[in-house]
Amino acid sequence: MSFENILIETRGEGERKTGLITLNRPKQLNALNDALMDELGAALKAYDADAGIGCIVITGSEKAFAAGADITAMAKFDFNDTYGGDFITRNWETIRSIRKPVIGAVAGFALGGGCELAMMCDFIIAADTAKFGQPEIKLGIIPGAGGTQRLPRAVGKAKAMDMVLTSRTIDAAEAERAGLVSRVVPFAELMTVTLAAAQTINELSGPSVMMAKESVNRSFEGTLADGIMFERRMFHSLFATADQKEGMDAFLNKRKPAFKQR
Ligand code: DAK
Repeated sequence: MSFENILIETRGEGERKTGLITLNRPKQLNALNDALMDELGAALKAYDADAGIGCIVITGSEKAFAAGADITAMAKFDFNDTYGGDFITRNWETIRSIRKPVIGAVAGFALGGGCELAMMCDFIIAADTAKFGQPEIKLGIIPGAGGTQRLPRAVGKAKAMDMVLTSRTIDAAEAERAGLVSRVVPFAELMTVTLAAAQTINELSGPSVMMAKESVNRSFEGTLADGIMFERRMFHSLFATADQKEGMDAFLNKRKPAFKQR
């Protein structure tokens, strides 16, 4: 695969590695246009289908994870271009169908669609330079890629309303306090820490990792009772895997597990 708006590389040691995707439109602060989102979707799907990959990381540059949807492209759109063309749904949501864990490594601006893309990752590790915001209201629109839905679930209604209605950006420390990001690290350590988290996941049993991701996602999209039932059935089914036998035997015999990914 060759791409013009993203860089892809494989990182890590061992049987399963990390697929690292770097958003790469530096002159536009990684503004997200259709070409970039098509490429991102293709790269995500390829890594998801690759048995040698255990985890995917999406990152941007030091200055910007992504400064939003591409305003130059959007400025010309009319209703038919957006609704008729299925704008956003058409290619932005590929990431939601990815079954392996996707970690967002965010430095600099994550604004508008950039904040929404980060929130579509399974979790975010932020550099201390990260800034999150939904400034669409200043452009006469509203967040359109899940910002009004995922942000309140992550940070609560009050802070989400504040950010969406006033366009206030929050820094990495506030994002961590509010629960939007899982960890904040100095910028210089962002990739080391994120790739170490990915490597930890790579060394686990893939089926249990995927079921854990599916189960946590259920808590966002359904009732508590349904989520608990889903989790319970996933939990039960893992006792049919070779990796459950291996993981428990390794613990009891005080050795490192050698997961077989089945
Ligand atoms: N789109 C296009 N170009 C952008 C951009 C963007 N979002 N953000 C920055 N750029 C470009 C700038 O135009 C500039 O280009 P040149 O002038 O050099 O050609 C270059 O990147 C560097 O930017 P600045 O010169 O502005 O850099 P500064 O450091 O001074 O400022 C900034 C950085 C991030 C504070 C500033 O660039 C900024 O405010 N950018 C816009 C941020 C923003 O408003 N983001 C939200 C975009 S709206 C929808 C679904 C989703 C969405 C909409 C609809 N539907 C389903 C209908 C999502 C919308 C958005 O994300």
